[in-house]
Amino acid sequence: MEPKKHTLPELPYSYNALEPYVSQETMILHHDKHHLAYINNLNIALEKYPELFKKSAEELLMDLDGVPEEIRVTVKNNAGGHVNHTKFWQIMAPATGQKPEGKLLEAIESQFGSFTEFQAKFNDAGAKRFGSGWVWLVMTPLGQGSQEQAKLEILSTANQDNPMSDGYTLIMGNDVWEHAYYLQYKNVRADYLKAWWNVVNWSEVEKRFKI
Ligand code: MN3
Repeated sequence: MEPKKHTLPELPYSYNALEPYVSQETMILHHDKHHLAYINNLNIALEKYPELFKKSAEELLMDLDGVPEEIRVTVKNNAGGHVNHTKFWQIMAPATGQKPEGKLLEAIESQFGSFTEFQAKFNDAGAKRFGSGWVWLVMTPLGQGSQEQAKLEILSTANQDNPMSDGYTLIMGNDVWEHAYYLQYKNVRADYLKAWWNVVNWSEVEKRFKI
């Protein structure tokens, strides 16, 4: 049987839906070229080990030690690129001015002081990521039998590294690679980080927060 290859998911909205904050030109290039390239490269890497096509891209990332060393870095980069972008498209939506609510808002306020402070810390982590990478809101992994309460945490990763590989649960993330903003915001990453909040789909983000 032919292995089931990884395929490019469609955007959950049109290419111009995030305008004016994220331009149509950026979305076309980002989804149709960058995201697709990660998927193609992942499929090529897995061809030598077709049994790995049985795993989802997320399963590959959560068990990189289970990936043969020869292709481990390629899988980390490209399964990472695939999963990171798939989740990124899902947690955005046309701007409606919505804000987080309920349990997620409560957790953000208790962890970071206020929603505004949370945004400032998230933007700061995104701005300080040197070179290419992502900024994330995650839940910390708890050791087995831990009595501790799971916590929200802001962190950033280089390249397409995904916090799931270190046991974190992803709540939301922003892509701070230049390809995510350069056509529109040029070298001013901080402006992109600020504008991006307008297109966060908080009802989707809230679904990822389980406590
Ligand atoms: Mn990207």
